[in-house]
Amino acid sequence: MKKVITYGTYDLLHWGHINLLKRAKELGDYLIVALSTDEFNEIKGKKAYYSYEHRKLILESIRYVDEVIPERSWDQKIRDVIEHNIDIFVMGDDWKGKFDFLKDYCEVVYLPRTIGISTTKIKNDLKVKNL
Ligand code: C2G
Repeated sequence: MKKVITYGTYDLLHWGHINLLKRAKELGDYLIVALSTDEFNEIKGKKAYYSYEHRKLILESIRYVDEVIPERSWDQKIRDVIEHNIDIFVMGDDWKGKFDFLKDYCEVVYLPRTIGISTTKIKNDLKVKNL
């Protein structure tokens, strides 16, 4: 069984996230999402609208996602890859090159981001357009 892992905040879930998860799952048989906790989001300088529990509930309902684990720090990826027997690490290409150190442990794949959507865009549009 080929196991894939990806990391992220996944706040205000949108089709760019779904495109990423769909393509990540297509690379293997089992997809784990390491979901940024609320505390780790603070470290990342992000404030998610949905709590970790709600973002986890939403991700677990997606057909492409087999398991959700917490992402608590920048330093857990090697341990996660080893402990979960990961074959492929996947991220959107806004992170291209940033995680190449994982190539000693698994395949590293950066997938093109979906243009035209982001959680930041959603938040800004809602503000500007009074939706
Ligand atoms: N993404 C995408 N297309 C978009 C928006 C996001 O492909 N239009 C991808 C990102 O590249 C990322 C994933 O969706 O792979 C989740 O995006 P975020 O929740 O913004 O993740 P981020 O905050 O970048 O977290 O340790 C890694 C970090 O936790 C990554």
